[in-house]
Amino acid sequence: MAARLYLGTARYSSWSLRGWLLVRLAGLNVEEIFVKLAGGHSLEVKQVSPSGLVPFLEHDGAQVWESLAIAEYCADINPSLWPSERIAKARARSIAAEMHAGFRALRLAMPMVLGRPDYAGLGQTPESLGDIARIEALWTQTRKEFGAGGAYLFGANFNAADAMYAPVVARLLTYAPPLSAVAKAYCEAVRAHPLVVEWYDIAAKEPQSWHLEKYESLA
Ligand SMILES: N[C@@H](CCC(=O)N[C@@H](CS)C(=O)NCC(=O)O)C(=O)O
Repeated sequence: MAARLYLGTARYSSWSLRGWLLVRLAGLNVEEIFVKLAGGHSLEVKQVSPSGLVPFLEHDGAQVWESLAIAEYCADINPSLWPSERIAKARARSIAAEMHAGFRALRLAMPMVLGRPDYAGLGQTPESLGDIARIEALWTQTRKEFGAGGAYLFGANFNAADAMYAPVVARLLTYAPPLSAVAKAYCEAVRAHPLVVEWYDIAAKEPQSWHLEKYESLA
């Protein structure tokens, strides 16, 4: 079986960004195949992925879908995707799982649209701001307890938990809600990570024809 990672439009696909970061962090050698998203139920995605969703990974006989399962698969190959110490690892897995399962209000009110500075100030509903408050608390607590050695959640190593929150950072940078100094500094650190820079570049180079009116007409 060929090694392939199926991804959606980089400009919009927050889950693809997570999967791509995880696979890159693990150093897997895969062909990266970007599929144009249609804004839900994309026929092209259904044709390549058993769940009808991206990211979807085929690697060395394994088929893996759901970003959290991809995180665990990648961590089996490169254990540094999770902290090695038991208590830190428990926190990293918990906050990654909370991201995977939740923050729906934030995701709905502030969809990921890279490269739209004019969206600053949009999407601030009581529910999305509630999600952001919870995320800020998670980041602050985790940085305080485990992050002393560097700018990421668990210090100097950008790991699977950071990968799960990278699309949240992208949203916060685009929609610019009020943030604490800790959250702002963390967002800047994630945005400056070379892999995140590379993803933004991929998105900027996508054809205009991949843009979707429903995400481009929010302002
Ligand atoms: N829970 C899934 C969510 C994946 C997901 O919703 N992916 C979106 C793209 S961001 C998708 O494939 N949508 C199908 C479509 O737009 O046709 C995961 O963790 O990977």
